[in-house]
Amino acid sequence: MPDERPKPDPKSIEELLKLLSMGGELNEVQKKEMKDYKFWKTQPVPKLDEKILNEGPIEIKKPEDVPDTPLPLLKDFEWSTIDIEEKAQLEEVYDLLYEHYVEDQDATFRFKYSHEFFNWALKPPGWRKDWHAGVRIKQTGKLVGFITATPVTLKLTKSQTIIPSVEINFLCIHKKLRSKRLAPVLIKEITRRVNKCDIWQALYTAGVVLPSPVTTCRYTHRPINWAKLNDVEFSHLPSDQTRASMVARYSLPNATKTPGLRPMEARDMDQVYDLLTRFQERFELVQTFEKKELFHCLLGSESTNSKVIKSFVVESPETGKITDFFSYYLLPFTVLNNSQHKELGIAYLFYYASESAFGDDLPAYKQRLALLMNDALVTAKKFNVDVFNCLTSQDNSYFIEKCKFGSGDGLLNYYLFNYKTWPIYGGFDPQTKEVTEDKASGVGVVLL
Ligand code: MYA
Repeated sequence: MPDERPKPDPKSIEELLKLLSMGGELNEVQKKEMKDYKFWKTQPVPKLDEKILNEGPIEIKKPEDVPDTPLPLLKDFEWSTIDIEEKAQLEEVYDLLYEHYVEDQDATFRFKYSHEFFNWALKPPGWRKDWHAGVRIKQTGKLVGFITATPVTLKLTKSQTIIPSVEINFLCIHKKLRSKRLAPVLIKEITRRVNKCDIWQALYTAGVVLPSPVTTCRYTHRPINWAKLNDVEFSHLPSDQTRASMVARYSLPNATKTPGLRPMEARDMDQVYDLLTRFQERFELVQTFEKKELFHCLLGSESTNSKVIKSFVVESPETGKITDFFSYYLLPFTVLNNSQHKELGIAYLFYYASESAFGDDLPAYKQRLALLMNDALVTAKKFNVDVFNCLTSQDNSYFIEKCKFGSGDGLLNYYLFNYKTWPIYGGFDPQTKEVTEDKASGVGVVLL
């Protein structure tokens, strides 16, 4: 039987997912050969299509082998360590990313970063100021390039290998300075700064194909406020539907359904930590947390009530034990040139876990996940979220279809720097590109 249910309009999904994946496309063919990656072919990363024979680091060095001073820049530029605790410098980062990080073709939407978002994303426990590296124009002091590293401990669960690493994010170059080979300089400099701290591996994601992804996930999204998404031309009305039928399709109840669901509090930390630690063993590549790191991840950088990260737990009404939790972060878009709406609320699924994963009853686990994620949608609606996004990472393939997430055209590639691993499944069939409801991914780590 053909699927008669209305599907989100492909044009709108394409636009959304291009925004989110920063250029990764579903049918992207590998246009470049290894020899054409002038920079990446010099770096300790697996070659394209390299057959992996062993897992492990690619090159081994010591901090004393690494230069003490930054790489030279062209004479008009200078290095600048950005102190994001200084309001004026945080504003500069905000301005650079607002104008130059990522936008859609028609420049209709922009990421609306907030100070709280940066404080959460860039200042986890163990963060270092000198891992927020900028490039300025010498004469004017204008910030034109930026890259960040944050500490993270990765684990390959099959071999139980722990890899002290960093996550690399927010690589951005002013539009007028593009294609001038500044990105490789920023990457080499952040590598130097991280290596000086005796850390030799990094995790990063990109829409573009580089040598060589350890896995690839697909974006999916779930409209919550379909009418508004349609108003801002984010979602288009399929020709065989009415506005009312689309609104009805995506309507949600006002109240959550899981008994015992409530916002997470600091006192839940020990139980959530224990649950997530066990749950993470389901996946092949995960982030392992110290308790204070998980606290920052799930409860935020502010002392109370984060506006950026939302976490909920299920406290069993019978036993008082925490049986499940989920979290998502909020990063809205500013809507430009629209008289009706100024902002689009966007949520991204973050970490979650459920005791029901540990039994033998897979259908029951899938059902539990669908219940939890529907409740995540209901709670997100209260924070003015218009669209809820998730990747095909974690066990998300198990609920994507059931919870009316539409598969998108965007792909996100995951990379490990200076480490070879066996390929990891990304939650969708690489041939058909369909989300595989019966086979979930091996990716347990979530990047921002
Ligand atoms: S992903 C987000 C990236 N940012 C954006 O998409 C924002 C908008 N775009 C820009 O600002 C620029 O277009 C960027 C490139 C800065 C992306 N990751 O200077 P160029 C290679 C890695 O002439 P530009 C994120 O933040 C490209 O293949 N490499 O190019 C994670 C070519 O190399 P090759 C990339 O367009 C970042 C070279 O750069 C990316 O002016 C992880 C061209 O340089 C990309 N996203 O600037 C970084 N895009 O010749 C790696 C292009 O070989 C971290 N390129 O093809 C590695 C680990 C480091 C730490 C290690 C510690 C141990």
